[in-house]
Parts: sequence; C-alpha cells; structure tokens
Amino acid sequence: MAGRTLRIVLGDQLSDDLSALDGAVPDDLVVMAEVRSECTYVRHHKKKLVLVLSAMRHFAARLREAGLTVRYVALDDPDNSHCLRGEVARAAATFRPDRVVATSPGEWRVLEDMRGWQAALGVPVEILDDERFLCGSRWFRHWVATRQELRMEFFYREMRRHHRLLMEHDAPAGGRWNFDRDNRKPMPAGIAPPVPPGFEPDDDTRAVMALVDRWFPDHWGDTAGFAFPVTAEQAALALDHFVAERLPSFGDWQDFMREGDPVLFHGLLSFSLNLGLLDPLATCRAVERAWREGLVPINAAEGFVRQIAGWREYVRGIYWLRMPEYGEVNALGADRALPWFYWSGETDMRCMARTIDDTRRNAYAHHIQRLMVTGNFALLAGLDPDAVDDWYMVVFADAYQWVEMPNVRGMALWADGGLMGSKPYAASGAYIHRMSDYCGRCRYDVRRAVGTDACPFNALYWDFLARNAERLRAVPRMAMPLGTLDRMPPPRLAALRARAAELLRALDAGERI
Ligand code: FAD
Ligand code: DLZ
Ligand code: SF4
Repeated sequence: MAGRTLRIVLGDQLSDDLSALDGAVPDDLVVMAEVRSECTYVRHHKKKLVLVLSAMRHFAARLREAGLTVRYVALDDPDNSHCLRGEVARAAATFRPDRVVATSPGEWRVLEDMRGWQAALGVPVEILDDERFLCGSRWFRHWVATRQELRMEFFYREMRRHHRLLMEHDAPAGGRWNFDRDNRKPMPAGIAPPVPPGFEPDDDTRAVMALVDRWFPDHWGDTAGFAFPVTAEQAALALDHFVAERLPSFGDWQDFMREGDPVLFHGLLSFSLNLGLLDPLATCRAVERAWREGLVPINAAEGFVRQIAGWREYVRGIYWLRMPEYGEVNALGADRALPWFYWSGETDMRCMARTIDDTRRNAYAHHIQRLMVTGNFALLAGLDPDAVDDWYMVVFADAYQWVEMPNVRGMALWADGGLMGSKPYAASGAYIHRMSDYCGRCRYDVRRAVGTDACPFNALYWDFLARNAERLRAVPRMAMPLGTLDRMPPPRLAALRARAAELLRALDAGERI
C-alpha cells in the first residue's frame, strides 16, 4: 500500500506523464506553489515569470479537471512561506502523508535542497527520475564511460538508433546522419517567413501579468505583448503551425539573422518543451512524420531533430555529469565585468543592439543571435562567465540552468575547455556580415579592423586569438586561425591589438562603443 501520498509538481514539470504523478489517485494531494524564492533566485525576465506562473495555474486546473486533488499556493497567498521546502512542509503538516513523491528537478541547487526534505519533514521522500527526455542521466554516464572523446554527433547517432528516429532499417534516412552542409545559407532579401501564432492572454494569464507587474517591477522586460502558449493544447497548435509553415525552410536559413525578425523559420518551441507542455520525442516524431509524408525536405527534418534529440539531450547530459563543478569552470580565465549595454542595449554595434532589443522585447532570440552575437562578443571580450551565465538565465523565457549553463559556459564561452564544443565559436565581423543584414546599417565598417570606425568584432577576434594562443594550440580545429595569426606581420598584429586594447579600455570605463 502506498498510503497517503503528497505529490510535488514544480513549475517546469507541467506534463501529464510526469513520474511524480504516476499512479496518482484523488485521495493523494498534489502540491504546486508559486514561491518568491524561485521567482527571484535570478531576476527572470517578466515574460518568463508570466509564462511559468500562468502555465502552472493552467496545469493545476487541468489536474483538477482530471479528478485529482490539488493544493495550489498562489504568490499572494498571505501564508505563503515563499520557498519550495516551506510549502512542502506546510502541506505535509496538514495532510500528514505517509510519503512524498517528487520528480527530480532540472537544477542542481533544487535537487540539493530536495535531498534534505526527508530529514526536515520526517517523512520518506522519493525523488523519481525525470523521464521526459530521450536520454536518462545514467545512460549518459554509461555512454561517457565508453568513449575516448565526447562529441555530440556520436551521441546524437545513438539517440537516432535507440529511438528509431529518421531511420531506414539500420541506416540514417536520406543516406546521411547529418545534412548540415545543405543548411545554413545566407537568406536572400524579400523572403517573408510565416508569422508564428500568438496566444491572446486569457483572464488567468492577465491576472498573472498584473501580479508580476506588481511584485517584480524591477525585473527586466515587460509583461505587455505576452503571447506564449501556456497549455499543452496551445503548445500543440504552435508545433502544428511550425511543422506546416516554417519547418520546410528551417534548415536552409537556420543560421541567418535579420533585423526586426528574430524568429524567421525557427520553432519557438523551447518555452513549451522546457515547461513540459510539449514532449521532445513526440515533437521529433511529428517532424519525422511530415518528412515521411513528403511535406518537408530531409535537410529540414534532420536539422531540426538534431537540435532536440542531439543538442538538447547532450547539454542536459553534460550538466548532470559535471555539476556542481561546471558552475565554476573558466578555462580561459576570463574576468571582465559585463558591460552595462547588455542590459540597456545602448551600443553602436548594430548586431548587439538589435539582438539585445529583440531579447528585451520577446524574452527570445534565436540560436545564432545567442551564440554568434551576444555570446561571441562575451567570448572575444573575455567577460566573466559568472556574469554572462547570470545574464542568459535572466533574459530568456526558456532559461533553466540544465540547458542554459552548458550552452553559455560550454558552447558560447568555451569555459569548459572543450567538453561541449571542439573549438571556441570565436568569429570576426565577417561571419556576422555574411549571416545577417545588421552590418549595412551599422555605424562601424565591417571591412575594417583598425581605426575608430572599424567593426569592434574584428580587432577583438585577433586579440582573443593572440591572448589565448598558447591555450588554444592544443585544440586541433584552431590550427588554421592560429596559423594565420602566426603569419601576420608584427606591425599589423600590433595595430589590431592596440585597437582591441582601446575597445576593452572603453568597456572597462563604461564608455559607449
Ligand atoms: P529552434 O531553432 O527552432 O530549435 C528547435 C529546438 O531545439 C529548440 O526549441 C530547443 O529545444 C532545441 N535546441 C536547439 N539548440 C539547442 C541547444 N544548443 N541546446 C538545447 N536545446 C537546443 N535553449 C534553451 O532551451 N534554454 C536556454 O536557456 C538556452 N540558452 C542558450 C544560451 C546560449 C549562449 C546558446 C548558444 C544557446 C542557448 N539555448 C538555450 C539553445 C537554443 O539557442 C535555444 O534552444 C533556441 O534558440 C530556442 O529557440 P527555438 O525553439 O526557436 O529553437
Ligand atoms: C522558473 C520558476 C519560477 C519563476 N517560479 C516557480 C515557482 O513559483 N514555483 C515552482 O515550483 N517553480 C517555479 N519555477 C521553476 C523552477 O525554478 C524549476 O522547477 C527549477 O529551477 C528546476 O528546474
Ligand atoms: Fe556588428 Fe561589426 Fe556588423 Fe556592426 S559592423 S553590425 S558591430 S558585425
């Protein structure tokens, strides 16, 4: 007999098939709590707060409709203790459970806390695996133990084989595992990507918007314009729309950036996936189905499945493999303070200003904006990984540490020394020029590297290589750029480094660049 069971559902565990809800009956008590500690451990973007709290309220209503008993503690409940442990304790004090059941959380700090609940409550606490992923943490550890070198591409192939995703017998569909070389083209002007559906806030969401404005006025961004899916049904509509309208061109222009259009052909699905409103495997299967029905080309279907079955699972594996040390990695010894313009957007660098503005408005920017604009600048300028980590956790509505941290410290900053990426994603202005329309309207000249009008990314790129050359010589894929650096005439390198030094001095002095 299971006895009286208290079941905990956290704000990003909004899935019908959550392990903590497995076998739930009406006599159990499901606890969900809006708590200040989770709303403020970083100063989340206001739209993220609305998203999480509104989706939680809608999920609680869904559970009640399914016949379960839910104790839902709202943020403005006068008795709210404002921390997860306190709310579990308050619920346990009245319900007197025989056991507490929870699903393992997505962040190390919450798991650490949860591990102390049993002793604090004096009731057995079962922490079950989070099964809403394609790859369990134990499987990932086993896979790591059998590899000489960790590479996402090989992990991804295992996921494809194991889940029989885009497979024809034992071979990858279309004859190749990876269609990247058909993707990532510059996008011609004049193409009009279909606009993704927005979801008009209902009364519950409007109440949450007012609550967030009242309680968290000093958090970044605005609640106005909130239009994310907050239920599984809305998330399913968003997925259907993406598959029908934008997926066919997803691969082709996956890496392109265009002013005023941060979504382009991207999925805009991470918010729903990370909350549990969409299931990652079902999402991949929907994409595969569209390919099998001849509705989308293989480069689009494969490119998209790789993001979810490959990258998303891989970063989670790395996070749980390496926490808590991963939260302190800083392989390049970067220590510069985050420039204020990451918050204000007040910079003459058009690519940075537009990406930061998109982010502030929408709590969203697409992958290449995150990696090759704000991330690349942070890498080149040697910004402190702790500060950059914090910024990325604050600004995006899809940010949870398990996915944010490896992307930031590993992929963007190379602070893990190459665990996530086989080389730093360092790039000069030429990359941004090729893959965006930002440079044409910028006050800087992307073709120049020295002089006050020269694109800052250019001098900072060469300075980054020179500064870190000894560390990077051990990285095979850096041989080419380091060879170019070595062959550079010393006066040219000196001029580039002088320009970089001036830019870094200006950053440190808080001057506008
Ligand atoms: P699409 O481009 O349509 O991709 C489809 C899906 O693939 C995404 O919804 C996402 O679930 C998954 N995906 C793609 N790339 C990655 C990746 N590198 N890691 C994990 N999942 C991936 N993603 C987050 O969910 N939360 C974050 O906090 C986050 N922070 C990031 C920080 C940096 C510096 C970088 C470089 C990437 C970050 N990403 C993060 C990954 C990726 O940029 C976003 O998942 C993606 O932009 C979400 O938009 P989309 O749904 O339109 O994605
Ligand atoms: C992100 C978030 C926020 C803003 N608020 C809550 C909350 O009030 N209650 C809750 O249970 N969960 C919230 N969350 C999600 C948690 O932060 C998330 O479950 C952990 O970070 C683990 O991923
Ligand atoms: Fe960015 Fe340089 Fe292009 Fe300006 S010129 S938009 S700073 S890459």
